[in-house]
Amino acid sequence: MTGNWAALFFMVSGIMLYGGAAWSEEGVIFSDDFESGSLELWDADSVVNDPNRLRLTSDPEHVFRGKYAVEIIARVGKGTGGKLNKWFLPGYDRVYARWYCKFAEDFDQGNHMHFCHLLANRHDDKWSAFGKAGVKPGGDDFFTAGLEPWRDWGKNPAPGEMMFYSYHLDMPIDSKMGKYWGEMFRPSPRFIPERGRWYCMEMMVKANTPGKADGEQAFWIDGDLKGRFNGIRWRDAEELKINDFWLMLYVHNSSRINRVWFDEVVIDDEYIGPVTE
Ligand SMILES: [Ca+2]
Ligand SMILES: [Ca+2]
Repeated sequence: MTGNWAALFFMVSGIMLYGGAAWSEEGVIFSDDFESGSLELWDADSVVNDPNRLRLTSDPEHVFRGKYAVEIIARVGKGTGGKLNKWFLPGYDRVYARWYCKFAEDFDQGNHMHFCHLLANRHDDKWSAFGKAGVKPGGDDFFTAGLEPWRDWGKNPAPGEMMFYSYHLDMPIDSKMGKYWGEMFRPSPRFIPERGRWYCMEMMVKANTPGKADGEQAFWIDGDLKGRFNGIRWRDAEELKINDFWLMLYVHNSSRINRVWFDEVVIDDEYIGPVTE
């Protein structure tokens, strides 16, 4: 018996050792390549029953790898799109999220849209980062970072330059409206994705030491670092951790049907990188 258990353990360890890409399979927080043919790994507040907004696709043209990917659709109108939500409470002080995505050939969001986010919720209230548009974080309640394309009022071709849209303790107020909108962190040089092709996108958020401005955010496209920002104060409470990911397309005012395809999602506390064969 003991021998069998030892042999089994060795086999399982071997699979973990050789089964992964750049990351260790064992230490991954979450992954979904959608090959189960369902969306059951995702949590509440996900769109899983509305194929008009979010659905699995098996159209080979819109699958990065395997048989399935996810299509998110922003219909014509105000505030359209869809989201998959994944919590991992209590959370981590540094989190990486990697996904593959492809913007449709005719994608054009107009001006404003939102895309994939890492979020910190209170460990005793997993909803505390939700519904916070226009609100500055208080230090122990939430912080968020979205990696998003930005048209810059038409100066950038669609979908626009990739930038961070972040809620942190030192974010500036919009004095005209008396509200706090996410601060834009725009790297130079700009990176503008082409429509109609797959990219590997990865974002990292590192929480600061309470009392110090040593927080960070960074992103990579196809494995190349394209933006890194440090000196950020996200929180003043150690127990506020990064514990949530949104795979999302949200368009504020969509004058056409806008589609993005997603595949190969991984969340980890270490750098993940592109898939390796
Ligand atoms: Ca890990
Ligand atoms: Ca897949």
